[in-house]
Amino acid sequence: MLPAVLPLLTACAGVLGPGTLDAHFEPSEGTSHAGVGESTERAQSFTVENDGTLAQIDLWVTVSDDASPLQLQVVRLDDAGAPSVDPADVVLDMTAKPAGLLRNESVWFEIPVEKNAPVTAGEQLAWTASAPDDVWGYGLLGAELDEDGEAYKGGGNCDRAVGNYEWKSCDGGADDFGFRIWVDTGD
Ligand SMILES: [Ca+2]
Repeated sequence: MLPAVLPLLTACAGVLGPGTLDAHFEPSEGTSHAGVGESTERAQSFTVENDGTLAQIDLWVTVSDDASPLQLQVVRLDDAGAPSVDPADVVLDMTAKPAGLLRNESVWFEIPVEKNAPVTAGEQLAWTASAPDDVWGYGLLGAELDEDGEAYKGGGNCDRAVGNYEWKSCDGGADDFGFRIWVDTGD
């Protein structure tokens, strides 16, 4: 449950997000940096906190000067806790352009979701990031600890290298990527 003062604080900070802030991990400092590009894809599992539809997904990244659009998916997990590769388990599949982002600095890549992607409180999903046309155009920033000294407990991160190795359970990730999920709850 979010504290009632959060929307006010967010508005004061000038980062009024769409809908309700759902699963998120916002460490004060990035202690890890994982490249996305060529055949390497990264994922972070998370636990949905609200019923509704995905409104926006924010990823904490660095973007190189020549980055191509990012392929972003939200998928269900398979029985092993890994991102499912079954097309029936894809909740969202979209491309996001990094227009207007500061290059080579840590930024929040705010990605509005315009497709109808329903989510349910309590279900565990994963977002996956890939840039198949790119040579390490993106880095995902992460950390083991957030400002409260606790790692994100609703999931973890994992990766795959297409043609080399497949997704494994995200629960084994030593750290978590910085991210924010926003849900339109219809209120
Ligand atoms: Ca975790």
